[in-house]
Amino acid sequence: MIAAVGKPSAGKSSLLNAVTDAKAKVGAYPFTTIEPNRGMAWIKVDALLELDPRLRSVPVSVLDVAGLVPGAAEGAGLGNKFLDDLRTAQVLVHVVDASGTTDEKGQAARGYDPVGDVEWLFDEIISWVAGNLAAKWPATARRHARTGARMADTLQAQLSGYGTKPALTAELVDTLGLRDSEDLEAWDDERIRDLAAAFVAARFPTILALNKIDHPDADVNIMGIVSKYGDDRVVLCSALAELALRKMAKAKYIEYVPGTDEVLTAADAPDAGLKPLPSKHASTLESIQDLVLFRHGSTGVHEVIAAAVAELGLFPVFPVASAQSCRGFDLARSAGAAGSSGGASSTDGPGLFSDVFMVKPGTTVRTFAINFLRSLYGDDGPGFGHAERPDGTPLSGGHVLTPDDTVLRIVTG
Ligand SMILES: Nc1nc2c(ncn2[C@@H]2O[C@H](COP(=O)(O)OP(=O)(O)OP(=O)(O)O)[C@@H](O)[C@H]2O)c(=O)[nH]1
Ligand SMILES: [Mg+2]
Repeated sequence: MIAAVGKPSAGKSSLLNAVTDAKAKVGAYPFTTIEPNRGMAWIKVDALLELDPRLRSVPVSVLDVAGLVPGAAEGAGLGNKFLDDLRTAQVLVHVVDASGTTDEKGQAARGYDPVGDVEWLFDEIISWVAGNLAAKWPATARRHARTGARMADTLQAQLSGYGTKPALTAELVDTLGLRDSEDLEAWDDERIRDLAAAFVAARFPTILALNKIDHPDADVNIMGIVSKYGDDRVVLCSALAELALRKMAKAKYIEYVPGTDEVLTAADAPDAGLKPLPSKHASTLESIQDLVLFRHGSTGVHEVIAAAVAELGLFPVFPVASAQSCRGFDLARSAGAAGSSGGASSTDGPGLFSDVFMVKPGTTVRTFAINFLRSLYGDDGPGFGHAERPDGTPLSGGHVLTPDDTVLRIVTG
């Protein structure tokens, strides 16, 4: 799950609506969102296209929560309790208002420099975790001393509520050089906060979505943020532009290919069955093209989701049940590799791969197969026997999946 965080009015709900079919309420005032909104985004995966042209995207769920303001940990704004919804997020998208038209509380402003938003938002996320840790610290510390538990186990008990794998906690303990004999009762708030900061950095990789790039002031603010934080995890976007294009496409005024700068009107494509563009929409379209599409190549919203998924290094794996469909896939792929086209229209072929799973690096065949079988049959279904590649090569349960293992035959046993 990808979670959108940020100050009020940054455009979190707009981004959610732009990349999913959600219809979250959007408003030019702070705290439009109180209860979280959810939606499903479909991300394009090149490896899928190679497999079968009909399979080109996989679903990723997106969560949009209330806005955070500085001091949320002390109760400012809506506080930070709602961040508990982020516990299962795999990656965060920090939506930043790059236009400088809202201040840190999400109130209308002019010429506000959003560079500081990146830092204080991160601090608030850390405060959320630090606060949770601190609340239980005395009891945790006493128990640790009394039971002589391993440091990794003590911390894991505190961090498992964030969907934290023991391996991540063990790494954290290593990185911070914590010993099992650590006197946790002597830790002050600052020490706990340092732990929370290291944990948040490891557990919640974050993409910066610099939104509202359709605004003329965005350029200078983007430069400020990129020069401070680099451009590795920065994606530029305009949720508003995407929403406008989708709306015009839905009303049959334009043909629009999301993720590109391709827009056709009735004037461009007389045979496409498009309605003539009313002048109001024509000027909107023109400014979206000038300010967003032609300058940036797309509205950027799909790139935000793609960057978030890429941050996790997820890759697609298709589990199939029968040797026949597994081989069918192999044939289809070699036909595709030989340059045959038009596979999309075939009705036979490898159309049996209805389930595609995005897999985390480090996942073993066994873990994958067990989850897959559970998704098919529930808890009482058949167990995992073995797995093989389309060419019949057997894979052990302990084999760690790689992006080359795109198709996997799972045999129950
Ligand atoms: N110019 C411009 N305005 C945008 C863009 N995205 C969102 N907005 C506007 O920004 C305002 C706030 O948008 P929301 O999506 O409600 O923001 P939010 O972050 O969900 O706000 P809260 O729910 O209050 O936390 C609305 O007036 C949107 O139309 C954008 O890309 N460009
Ligand atoms: Mg909102």
